[in-house]
Amino acid sequence: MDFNDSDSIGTITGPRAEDHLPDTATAAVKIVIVGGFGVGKTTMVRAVSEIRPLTTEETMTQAGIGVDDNYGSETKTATTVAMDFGRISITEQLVLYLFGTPGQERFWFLWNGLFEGALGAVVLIDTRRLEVSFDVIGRLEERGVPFVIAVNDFPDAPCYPVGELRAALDLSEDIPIVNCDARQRASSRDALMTLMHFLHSLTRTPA
Ligand SMILES: Nc1nc2c(ncn2[C@@H]2O[C@H](COP(=O)(O)OP(=O)(O)OP(=O)(O)O)[C@@H](O)[C@H]2O)c(=O)[nH]1
Ligand SMILES: [Mg+2]
Repeated sequence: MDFNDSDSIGTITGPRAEDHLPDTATAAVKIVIVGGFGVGKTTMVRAVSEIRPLTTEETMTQAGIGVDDNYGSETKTATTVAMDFGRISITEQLVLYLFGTPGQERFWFLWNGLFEGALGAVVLIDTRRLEVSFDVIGRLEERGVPFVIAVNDFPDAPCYPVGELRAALDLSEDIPIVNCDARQRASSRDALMTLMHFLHSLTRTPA
């Protein structure tokens, strides 16, 4: 797996040389990684970030039984309770700041702050649990945040043709749908590049 070590909020040490923004960077864009519970958002931010990502994961407890839907991620022991944060330079000039949202609905009130100023979103989905994505997509549409869909490659997840997925998620033809493995840096970077190309295409589309 392509993980940088991550800091939890309680264990921040000082910045390292590689944490500093490159001198060549001239533009920074805020991107949100969003999706239902356990679809791989923290995994993606960790895999792709060139700085030590910041995570706010807490151990899942007995209290979550019956509240947290962990079907498909039964071995998961921690969940995001506030946000993930990472950074990736797409070119020498362009830097993306990545914000991963909490997946559990009881923390969705935090989304308002996380979406402030965001240019776009990557929606991660798990095809074993498509239904956890419905509300997420609905909320993005309500807010008018442009997004692409990244189908996270879980080993036993059914593989649907893109047309079927588009219909099941009720997405318009222009929304890109790509496969990815959130654990792999290159694959996660490709999903982010798809979003950047999509955002660029929107600026050229006549209103
Ligand atoms: N096989 C496989 N496992 C993955 C992949 N992405 C994530 N996982 C695993 O799935 C589990 C859930 O991943 P997380 O990154 O914690 O998911 P999350 O969306 O941040 O979860 P919440 O913050 O609780 O909503 C972890 O055990 C990961 O190791 C993937 O692409 N393939
Ligand atoms: Mg998480």
